[in-house]
Amino acid sequence: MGSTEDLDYPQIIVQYSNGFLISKVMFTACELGVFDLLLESGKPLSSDAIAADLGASTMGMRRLLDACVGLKLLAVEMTQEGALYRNTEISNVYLTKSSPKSQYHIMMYYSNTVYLCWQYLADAVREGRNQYERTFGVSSKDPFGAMYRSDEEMLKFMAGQNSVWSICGRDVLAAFDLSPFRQIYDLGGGGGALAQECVSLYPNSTVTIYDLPKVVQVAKEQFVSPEERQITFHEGDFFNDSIPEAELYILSKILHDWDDDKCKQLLAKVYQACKPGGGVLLVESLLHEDKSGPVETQLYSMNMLVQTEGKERTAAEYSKLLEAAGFGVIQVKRTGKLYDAVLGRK
Ligand code: ASE
Repeated sequence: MGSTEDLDYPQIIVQYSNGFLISKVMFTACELGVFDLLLESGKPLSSDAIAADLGASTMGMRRLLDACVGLKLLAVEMTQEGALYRNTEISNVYLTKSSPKSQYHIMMYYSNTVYLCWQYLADAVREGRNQYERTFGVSSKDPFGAMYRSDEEMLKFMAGQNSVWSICGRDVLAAFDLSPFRQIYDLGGGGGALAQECVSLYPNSTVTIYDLPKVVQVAKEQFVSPEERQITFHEGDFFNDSIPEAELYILSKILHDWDDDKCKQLLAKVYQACKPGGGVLLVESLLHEDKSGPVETQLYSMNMLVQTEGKERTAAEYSKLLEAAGFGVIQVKRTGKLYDAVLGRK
């Protein structure tokens, strides 16, 4: 019998119970700037030096650093002066703020927003709805009104979502040959990282980021420079305002925010706007047809319950939504990473 099935010592139960402790150690080391300091320093540092530099207690920092060693996020070497800590390669690449593949911002969003909503997971399951009212005291009627309840929250969300595309963007955009589509709209394109990946992979395309006016304003100020000529903006609410004509519409992590009715409404509008021969690319994390996995997607679907009006779906469920809107020739590509791609043609 494998150790994970041993009823005398339930390894899996212990591991799952400790899961949130692991997340919080990693988030906290990121938040305090441990990985940034060790990258900048260019040499291993003692816990006292790290604590002093980051304005933390020596005792607390020592424990945090040791836990990071246990999690293989830091390495330690013993010298005459005592223990010296340095980043592992994976921390340098993914946990430092300045790295092009940094996951820092999504971790801050998880740690300071998502984590708080999950406090009310049982209420979300009982009631079948998101938990903004309990968590933040804001109405949950309009989930994006709640998620963007302050400019600061909106910026954190945009930066967080952007960081995902540095690790999954290329795969979802290369899943299909999109080079025939020159004129692309990224509906709900947010901070623009997927649009940036798209114009870099398809140099003959232009991508218009369609998003709420305040999102577009922040995207222009903080994320996309006017020098990036292949990227333009369109301010609007895709449920209530018109959607301009284009050859390809990207809906990346949009349908998972909404129930089937809203998805059908939106896709019907996209179908109307779409040029004949054009298409729609859904970028989503796909559940297996029997919903038995992948576990990351199942967990994300729990998060959609806690934070939005949507859920994660199977490829067949997305295909049905696309067909209901009029799209034909639907193709599905699993990337093996977090996000997959579904292409429907008009
Ligand atoms: C959304 C995506 C996310 C809406 C709310 C969200 C994410 C976190 N909160 O469209 C990113 C995906 N991560 C999870 C945990 O679902």
